Amino acid sequence: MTDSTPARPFPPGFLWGGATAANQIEGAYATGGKGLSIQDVMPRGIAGPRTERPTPDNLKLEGIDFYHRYAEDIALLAEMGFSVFRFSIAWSRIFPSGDDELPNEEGLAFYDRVLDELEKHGIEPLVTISHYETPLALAEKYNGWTSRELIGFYERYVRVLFDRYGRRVRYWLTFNEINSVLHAPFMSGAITTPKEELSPQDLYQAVHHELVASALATKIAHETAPDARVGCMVLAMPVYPLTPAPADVLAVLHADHANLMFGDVHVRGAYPGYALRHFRENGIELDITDEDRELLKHTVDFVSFSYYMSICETADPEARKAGEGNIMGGVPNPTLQASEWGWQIDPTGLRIVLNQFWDRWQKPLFVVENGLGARDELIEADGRLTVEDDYRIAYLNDHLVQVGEAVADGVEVLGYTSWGCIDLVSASTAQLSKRYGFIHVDRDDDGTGTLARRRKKSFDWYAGVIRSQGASLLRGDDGA
Ligand code: BGP
Repeated sequence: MTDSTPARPFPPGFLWGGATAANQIEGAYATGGKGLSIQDVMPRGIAGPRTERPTPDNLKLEGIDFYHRYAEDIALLAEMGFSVFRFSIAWSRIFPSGDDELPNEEGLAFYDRVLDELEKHGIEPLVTISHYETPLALAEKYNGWTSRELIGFYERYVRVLFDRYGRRVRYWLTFNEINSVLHAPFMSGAITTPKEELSPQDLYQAVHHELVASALATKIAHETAPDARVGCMVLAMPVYPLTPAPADVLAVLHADHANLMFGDVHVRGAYPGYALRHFRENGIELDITDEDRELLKHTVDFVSFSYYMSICETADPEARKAGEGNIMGGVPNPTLQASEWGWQIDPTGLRIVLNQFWDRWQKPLFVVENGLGARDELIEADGRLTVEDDYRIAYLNDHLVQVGEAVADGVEVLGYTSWGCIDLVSASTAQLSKRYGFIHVDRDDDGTGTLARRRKKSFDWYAGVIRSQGASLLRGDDGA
């Protein structure tokens, strides 16, 4: 980031804000009639062990206590000038066991209060229906999305949501990072079969059930809440060839296809040929009914995605070893720097992915997650405690500049919600020390802390970006 020409202007009506998920902020895991979710038994995040029942070392059980502090928190977001706030509804607050006949009124009333607060401040809600927090009972009784029955339970849940909030919420996302089920079957798909034992057949059947459920939600929204706009949500990760060898470029194509399939089905309403070939050649015979095929034709209004990093791909098995252990596969890009958690920082990748998705689907796009997880240090400045998070400001500045570039390329972008606008518990590692927020929350990895909220330096910076509609962003000299 250097002080030079101002960034390109963002279109009028562009939505500026931040994003969260219920299981990472709410806490109150057993309050108000809430049932257990899969997160309540994942004290160490994706890679860690699952426990039988919630254990006290699970930071998500208390989160950042948004359940009780939502009004204070939303007021802080409003102070930054947010025009949109992304949050998820905890499925197990509404249907504690997932397969209950009737919803839990206390859970529904909580989100009424959150929406009241957002309305008070003129902030548009952006609601994720299912964000890695499937009711635990659906995992234990049905093996999650491997079971077709989940479609019916999800349908019951979304009908209740559209009925209750359909007039108040315009933007809906059906499943958070739906393609992540390929890599994190328990967290993403509530599938209890260990990943190593899960057959491609069962995995892709689960994918199919989710895709049908997503299309069904879109259909129901369009019928019952005519102003609602429904989007899919994918984990976006541009893939670059490690070398110019055609075999590496082909490896990129295959890696891309594995993820693009999810958007292709959501936008085009049917499985693409390359996916059918993959199924055919890997002995995957999906149970797809005629009704499923009809449902898939209910395509999304927009495509949303998270973007944190890019990766490289190669056909060379030796070079591939460097990527072992990387949850999304791929190998590190030797030209990029990484965050402390190994996520390679690549602002240009955001422009690339925005263009790729726009060229492919011609649907409005929404960047609903992006940000830098970093350790922060509270310091005293001007008589108050704060964090001088210039590293975060630089990361977000550079990525937003690239969103502006994509807009100038002609890409239709609805808005941008930075991930973890208020510090929260990490999804992959379940730490609080991996912080993303403009607002610091006084809580440590050992669970101590007062939960006090404090504005970081990036708080004022982001407020300035929003106030100026992006004109205050600084462009680099790299010809971005
Ligand atoms: C995405 C998830 C979020 C979020 C984010 C950052 O994959 O949708 O829930 O947590 O990544 O990841 P982490 O929390 O692991 O740093």
